[in-house]
Parts: sequence; structure tokens; C-alpha cells
Amino acid sequence: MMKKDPIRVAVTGAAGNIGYALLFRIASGQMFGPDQPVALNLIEIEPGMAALKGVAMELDDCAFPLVTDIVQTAELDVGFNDCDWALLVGSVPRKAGMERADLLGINGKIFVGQGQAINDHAKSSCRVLVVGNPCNTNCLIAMKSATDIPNEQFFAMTRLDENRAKTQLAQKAGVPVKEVSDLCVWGNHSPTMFPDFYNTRIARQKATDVIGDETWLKETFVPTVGQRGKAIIEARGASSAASAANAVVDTVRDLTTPTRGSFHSVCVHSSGEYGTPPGIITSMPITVDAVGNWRVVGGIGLTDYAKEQIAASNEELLEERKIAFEQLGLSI
Ligand code: NAX
Repeated sequence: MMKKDPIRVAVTGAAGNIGYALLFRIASGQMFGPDQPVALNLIEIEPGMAALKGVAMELDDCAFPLVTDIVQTAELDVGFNDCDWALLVGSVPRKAGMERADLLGINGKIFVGQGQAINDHAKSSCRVLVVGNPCNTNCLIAMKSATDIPNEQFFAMTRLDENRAKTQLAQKAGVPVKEVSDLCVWGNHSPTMFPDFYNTRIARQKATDVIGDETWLKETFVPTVGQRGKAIIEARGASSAASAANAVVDTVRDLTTPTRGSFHSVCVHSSGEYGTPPGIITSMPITVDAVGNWRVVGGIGLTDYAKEQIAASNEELLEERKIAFEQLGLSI
């Protein structure tokens, strides 16, 4: 068999919590497959470089047969050089006293710089997945700043929300989680997201019939999914890391593998599908064909309630875009 060229993956925030849970899974072959070599470009800011060295030492100590190269850097031109995938995990967390607008502006600047560096140094086929929050708007900013890279190559992550939602329904129904399918999380990766339980199937039946309690679905299930990140922080004393890294692996694997009739939630650049405002990065049901092209699944019937919830979440994205673009001097 012909030897495959390595896939070069850049990861920002590589010494952070999610980075620590993510890199070893990429290196072991769980993201791109057990026979696909990978090269890792680990990107941190200067204060993170010492910890990054330790992470790289541990990667070395795993002697992963698939890893061909490990780059450690705080320089974006080096970090994104020649990469096939850019996983933008690092961002500045919200601190006490910081307003949402401050957070949008501070992170916005980071994603302008990263978008430009990806534009200038990554492969033109580079695909970008943004995890660092506010991930939808950060992704939009990176996309706007990478003017030569097609919009279709930018994604933000709602797969963790989808996975969380599936488990909540499986536990309520008393079935294994693999029985839950066709669950799309729509909108912004924020508590306003809408996990559409109306179209979800549990063991091939309508979830609404299996659960039989629409009030629970609206008033307990949806807020539980929306507030799950907060609940993890309260329980663990630290934010979701392993489950977030797992969702990154799931997202990239399912964007690079034919989905064969199923779909998953990914935030993509909207062309106005299902009445979403064109131009924003919003979560929709995504399927991937045999040659690796993704598209938004068509023909899903949305109830009036679902439409209202999705519209409210997208309204929040329009508002985030307005605030961030004003501060950064970007135009729509
Ligand atoms: P950590 O604070 O543990 O790690 C972040 C790392 O990023 C740090 O090592 C920091 O030095 C680095 N960093 C900061 N600015 C950088 C820059 N400009 N370039 C390169 N590296 C930079 O956070 P962690 O728990 O790993 O979370 C990372 C991000 O993921 C946060 O923004 C978080 O809000 C977001 N999340 C997104 C999720 C999603 O579903 N989309 C879920 C999990 C997580 O909350």
C-alpha cells in the first residue's frame, strides 16, 4: 500500500486543558484514522511555552507511530505554516468584571491575527475549526480575515452540545446513547442554542413519543443542555476538557468521513438555509458525501416553537457580530 503523506494539524492553546486532552487523541490516530500519519504544530502564547514544552515531551514519550513531526511555537506564521487543519482552541477566558463586549473585542483581535496568518501561511485547502469562545463569532472573524480561503472551510463547534443532548435523552428514555439519532443543535454555541427534540429519534421512534412529556423537553431538557458547561464547572472545579476534546475529534472525523445518511451539528457559514440570517456562522445539520463535501441537510420540518428558538439564538449571533465588527472595524 502507498504510504500516505502526513496531515499537518495546527492547534492553538495547545498547553491548555482541552489541548492536553486533544493532542494525544490526534496523535494516536483517533481523528484521521489508524493509518494516517500526522504532523502537529503546537501554538501557544509566550507564557504558555514552558508548559507546552512539557506537553511535547509527553507526546514524545508516547512514541506514537503516526506522528512525523512536532513543532512548538508562539509565532503564528510558523505555527500555521503548511497546515491542512487549524484547530483554534486558545482564547482569553471571561474574567470577573469583564463585559461580553470586552470579551468579543479582545478575542476578536486574536482571531483577526490568526485568520490572516492562516490565509498567508496555511495550505489554501486548510480547514479551520474554532473551539475558543465565543466560537461562532470568533470563527466569523477568522473567516473574514482569511480572504483567500473559501468560507466553506470554516467551522465552529457545537458537537459537545449535541453529544450532551443525546445522553440526556438516552438517560431519560432508559436506552443506550447510540439509540438516539437525528439530533441537531441549532444556533449559537451559548445557552440560547436549541437542541431540536422534535426531529430526534430514539430507537427509530419520535423522541417526543418515547419521552411523552413535552413540558420536560422544553423546560428541563433544553436548559440542562444549555447549562451543562456551568454544571461541569460546579462539579469538577474546572471547565469541560476531555468531553470538549472528544467533540473536536468527533467533529473533524465526521467532516472527513462520509456520513452515510446521518447528520451532525456543526456551525457553518449560512447561505440562508432554514431562514437563518445569511453570512453568520450558525449551527445546522451537516452531512458529508462520498467525496468529502459537506452540505446542510434539507427538508427538515421545524415546528413553530423550534423556529422561534432558533431565530432567537441567531438574533444573539447578529448582535455579537455587530458588537465585534464595530470594535474591529470589519464590515459585513
Ligand atoms: P485553558 O485556559 O485551559 O487553555 C487555553 C490555552 O490557550 C492557554 O494555554 C492559553 O495560554 C492559550 N492561549 C490563549 N490565547 C492564545 C492565543 N492567542 N494563541 C494561542 N494560544 C492562546 O482553556 P480550555 O479549557 O482549554 O478552553 C479553551 C477554549 O475552549 C475556551 O475559550 C473555552 O471557552 C472553549 N470551550 C469551547 C467549547 C465548545 O463547545 N465550543 C466547550 C469547551 C470550552 O468551554
